[in-house]
Amino acid sequence: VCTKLWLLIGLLIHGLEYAPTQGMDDGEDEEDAEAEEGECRLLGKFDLRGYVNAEDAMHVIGGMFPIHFRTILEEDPTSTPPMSPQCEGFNFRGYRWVKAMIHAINDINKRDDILPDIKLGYQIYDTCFTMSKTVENSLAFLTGQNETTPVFRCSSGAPLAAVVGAGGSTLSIASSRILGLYYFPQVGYASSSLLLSDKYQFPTYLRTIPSDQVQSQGMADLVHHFGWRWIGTIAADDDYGKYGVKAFKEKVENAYTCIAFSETIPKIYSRTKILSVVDTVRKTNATVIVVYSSDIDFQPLMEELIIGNISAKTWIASEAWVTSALIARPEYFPVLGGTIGFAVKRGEIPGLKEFLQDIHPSKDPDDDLAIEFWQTAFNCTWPNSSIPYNTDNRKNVTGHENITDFSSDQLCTGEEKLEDLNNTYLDVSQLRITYNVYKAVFAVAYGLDQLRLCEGKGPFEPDNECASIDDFEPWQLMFYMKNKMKFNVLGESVDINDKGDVYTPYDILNWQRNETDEIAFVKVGKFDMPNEVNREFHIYNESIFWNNPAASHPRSA
Ligand code: TCR
Repeated sequence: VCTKLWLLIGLLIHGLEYAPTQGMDDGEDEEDAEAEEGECRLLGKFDLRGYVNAEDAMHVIGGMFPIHFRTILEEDPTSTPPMSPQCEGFNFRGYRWVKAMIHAINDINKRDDILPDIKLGYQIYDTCFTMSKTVENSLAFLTGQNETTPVFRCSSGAPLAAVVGAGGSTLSIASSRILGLYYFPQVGYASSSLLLSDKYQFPTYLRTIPSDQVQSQGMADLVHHFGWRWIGTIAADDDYGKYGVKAFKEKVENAYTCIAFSETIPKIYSRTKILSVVDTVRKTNATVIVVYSSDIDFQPLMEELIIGNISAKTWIASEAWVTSALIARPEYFPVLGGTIGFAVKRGEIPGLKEFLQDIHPSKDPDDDLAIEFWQTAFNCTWPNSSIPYNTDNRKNVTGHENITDFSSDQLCTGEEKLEDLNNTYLDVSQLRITYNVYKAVFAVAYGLDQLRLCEGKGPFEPDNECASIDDFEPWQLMFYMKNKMKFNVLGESVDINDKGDVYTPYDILNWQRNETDEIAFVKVGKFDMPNEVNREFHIYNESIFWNNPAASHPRSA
C-alpha cells in the first residue's frame, strides 16, 4: 500500500520530493547497480513550519492554517535544487486559529465522555496562504512525514485520522483533490465556496462554515429589502470571490435589480489592475457595492480607495472581511463606514483566552512561531534569534512600493506585557472562524468516537464488520463522518448534512464608530437559512449607520 501511495504521489507532483532512483529497473547504471528496490533520492526539500505533537498519541489530527500571508517569490529556481519557499507576513488571526485547534484537542483529551483513554495528537502546518505550501502539506500528511525528510506513512508513529483545513476555498480545493484520492476525511473551518458541496469532486470534504449559497442569498435579500436597483460587485480572483459573486448575481438579478459592474481583485499584486478597479468605482452611479474577498486580498484595493478619496458608497461585506482587523481600521472609516456585512455565528470558547495568553518565547527556544509572534507583536528582536520578522520581499519582485520595513533594532526584554497588546490574536470578542475551528476538531473526534462505539454488526464488507479504533483506515473513518454527523459542541448542536454542509445563522453587522473612535460591529439584523428551502431575514432598521452626507438609506437608483 505504501509503495503504491508513494508512486502515485511521485506521479502527481512529478517528483516534488522523492522519486525512485532512475535506472533502478534496468540495472545498467554502475552506481545504481546495487540499489535496493525502493531506494530514494532527494529531489528537493519540503519546509514544513507549524506544530507537531504526536508523542504517545493514538491518533493524530492534521491541521492547515494561514500562519503567514505569503511566500517569498524566488526569481531563478532552476540554478539550485528546488527548495520550498520561505514565508513572511505573520498572520495573528491564523495563529489564533492554530491555538484554537490545539486547545480543542487538549479539551477532548481531558474529557472522558468522548474518546475516553484515547489520546489525540496533532500535526499542524502553515499554508502561508498559498497553493504550493498547501499541496506540500497535504502530501506530507499522506506520506507521514513530520520533518524535512519524508518517510512513508507505514507502521511507525500514530496514524493520521483526518485533516482540519485548509483555510481559504482555493486551498481547500487543492488539498481536497489530493486527500480525496485516498478517501481521507477533511473538515474545513473557513472554506465556503459552493464548489466544495460537489461530492463527486470532493467526496471527503466536510465543513463547519455554511456554503456561500446561504450568504449570497442573504445578500440578495438585503438588496431587495432596501429596494436597491444598481449594484456593483468586486470579487477576489479565487474560488471564493468568483463563485460567491456568481451565486449572488443569480439570486439578486430580476426585473428590478441589475448589476452595474463586476470587477476582480488580482491575486498577485498589480497596482495597475487595482487602479482600474478604483476607476470603475469612481465612475459608477451605483452606490451599493458587494465585495466578496478575503481581507488579505482586499487590503491593497482598500489602500487605493483611500488614496482616491472614494466616499458615499455603501459596501456590502462578505464574511471573510466583515470583522477583519486588517480592514476595520479607523483610518479606513471615511470609505468603509456604514459597511453592512454577514458574519457567521459567534461563539465563546471557555479557557481559550487563558490558553492564548500562555505564550512566551523563552518557554521553548525551538518554538520559532512563538518567537516570531513576540517579535512582531512588540516590534523588537528576541536576543540571539535569527528569526526574521516584518520583512516584505514583495517590493523586490513586483514593484510594490507602498510598503516599508518596520523591523526595529530594539531587543525584546521578555518583560513585554501581553495584556497591553491591542491585537487580533488576543481579541476573543468575535470568535467566529475560531469557533468553527473548534467545531471542526470536535467533528473529527465525534467521528472517531462513532467508529470506536461500533460493536458486533458493523458497516464494512465482507461480513458486516466493525473497524477497530486501534487500527482502521481513513476511509473507514470517512464512513462515520458521512453519516449522521450530529453532535454537540459547547451546548450547540452541530449538524453536518450528507453534502458535508452546515446551515448556521448569520449576524448582519453594520460598521459604526464608538465613543473612542474605533470601529464597532453593531448587529443590525439576522439571516437564518436552516435548510435549502426555508429562510428568515430580519433587519432592525433604526440602528443602521449610513455613510453619506444625508446619513440616510441610499437609493442606488
Ligand atoms: N470563506 C473564505 C475564506 C474565509 C476567511 C474568513 C478567511 C472566510 N471567512 C475569515 C479569513 C477570515 C469565508 C473562502 O475562501 O472560502
